[in-house]
Amino acid sequence: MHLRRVVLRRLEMPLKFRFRTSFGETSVKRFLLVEAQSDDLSGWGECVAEEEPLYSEETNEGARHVLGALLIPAALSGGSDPEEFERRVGPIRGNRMAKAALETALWDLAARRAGVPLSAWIGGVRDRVAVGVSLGLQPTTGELLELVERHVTDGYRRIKIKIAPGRDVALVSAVRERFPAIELTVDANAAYRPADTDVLAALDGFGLDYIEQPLGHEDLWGHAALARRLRTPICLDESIRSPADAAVAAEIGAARVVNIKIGRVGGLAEARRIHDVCAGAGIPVWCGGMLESGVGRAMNIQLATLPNFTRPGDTSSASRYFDEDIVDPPLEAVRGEMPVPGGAGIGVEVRRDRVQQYTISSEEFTP
Ligand code: NPG
Repeated sequence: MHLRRVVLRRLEMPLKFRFRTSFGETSVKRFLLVEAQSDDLSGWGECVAEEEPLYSEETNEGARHVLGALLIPAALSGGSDPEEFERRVGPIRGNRMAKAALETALWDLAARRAGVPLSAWIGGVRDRVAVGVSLGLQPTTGELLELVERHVTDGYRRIKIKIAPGRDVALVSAVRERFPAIELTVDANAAYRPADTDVLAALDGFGLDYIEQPLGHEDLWGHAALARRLRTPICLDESIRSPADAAVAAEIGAARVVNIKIGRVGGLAEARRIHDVCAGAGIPVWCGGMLESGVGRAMNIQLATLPNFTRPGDTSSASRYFDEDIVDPPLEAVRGEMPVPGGAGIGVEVRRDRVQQYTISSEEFTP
């Protein structure tokens, strides 16, 4: 099928609160939204790059360049099949978030054209997915405890708290003491070094489900060595960018759980391959989040219907982050489960009025 036009928009959506991690903080969600148009249909994809290259090396401005100069022209000249697009842009190295933004728009378009939800197309097995929340670093422990309380009451299946050097053992201890039975995890976003092993080992006593990405993103070997020192499983996020990364991590024992993010790995097809590698190695996976709007969130939900997504993911209710989302129906969790929206493609309709309201600038590309 031919692509008639691709629209690349820059959006800014205010967040309801400041989200703080070991590497920075965000109060406005700035992102690129891709609309791929065929004759009468549009497919939508969200780019999860950020303003600064802190979570990964990509940035919004860099992704805008790569999309506009290379990826969108490749799609416009080569047709709208997402698998063909992936092959065609294979020689372009890295730039996974930029690639995923357009590739997911093409998947959405193809599934809308076929009239089926993406979950059915990719081999999904469930109509709701278990979800938890990710809680950023808070100014005080008291505020964190209040937040945990609120989300446990809301029914979220797992609570993940951000940690950073100097803000770890006492924090986890306080949460565990107050909530002895919850499924609890921590995420360091690569903030520790192998020399911090004793601090990380001190977390072993708190019955955490896993410690997420304690060491640097390039340090698979260090994670394997750390895993031998800890009872708590290690979950990898930043370190897993490809099926090959997942295979190595499994082989050397660097991860017992994997967080899959479509943007981090370069698209839906690659996310599914990583899912399959992990399934073959007996490693359960869950779907991470990047503070997405409803477009990215809906795609995450479709992905998380695959069979090996057996741990609660990060796709919590959009209303936690945004006053008004850009999709209908709203993506809201019910007692810790996110219903898979039933429409074709990503399952939701994109509200053009809201998209327009949050758009800062847009560019149009034609063949
Ligand atoms: O989408 O609910 C969410 C947030 C999940 O914690 C979350 N994301 O390190 O995984 C992460 C973190 C993140 C957010 C990373 C934004 C980068 C940007």
